[in-house]
Amino acid sequence: MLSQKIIDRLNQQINLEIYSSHLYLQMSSWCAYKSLEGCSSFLSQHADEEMMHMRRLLSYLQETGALVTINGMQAPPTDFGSLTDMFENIYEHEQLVTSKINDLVHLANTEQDYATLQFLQWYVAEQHQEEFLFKSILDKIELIGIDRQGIFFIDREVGEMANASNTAGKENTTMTQ
Ligand code: OFO
Repeated sequence: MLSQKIIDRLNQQINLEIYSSHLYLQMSSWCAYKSLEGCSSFLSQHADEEMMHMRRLLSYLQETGALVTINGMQAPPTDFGSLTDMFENIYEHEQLVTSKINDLVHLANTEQDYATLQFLQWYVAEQHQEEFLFKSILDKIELIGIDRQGIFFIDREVGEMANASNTAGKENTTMTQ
């Protein structure tokens, strides 16, 4: 059985994951509007991944008999300035998510809630990957630049990341059939 404090914090995390999904879906639409199809498809896929993060938390809470509470959601911004600004925005957002996960880990540890502590290890590893992914996109942007043809190459590179993870996903599905 979970403490009320842990239930409240896990519920906050559920709502943050939903917000992350909305944010990336809005960014995906902004990229489509700017004819950046590669970035649009990558972010649309990432929005789905955030909902998967949310669902893992939701299942965990439900398994413990706690009530999941979905809040009214703040609308994400609709304009992101430039592609560089948008990916910087994402990197900062992921750092915020990491700090929330770390707070949760600290709380579970303090309360000697070892089941939750174990459950959260997946999120600790996932946040490491997410920060690495977005930092590597920012590094590419810095290297190539987004002037003239640069934006075309960045969009293509990021689009290929979406294709690669689509193919990996299909292979995993085939292997589990
Ligand atoms: Fe992007 O990791 Fe969940 O929020």
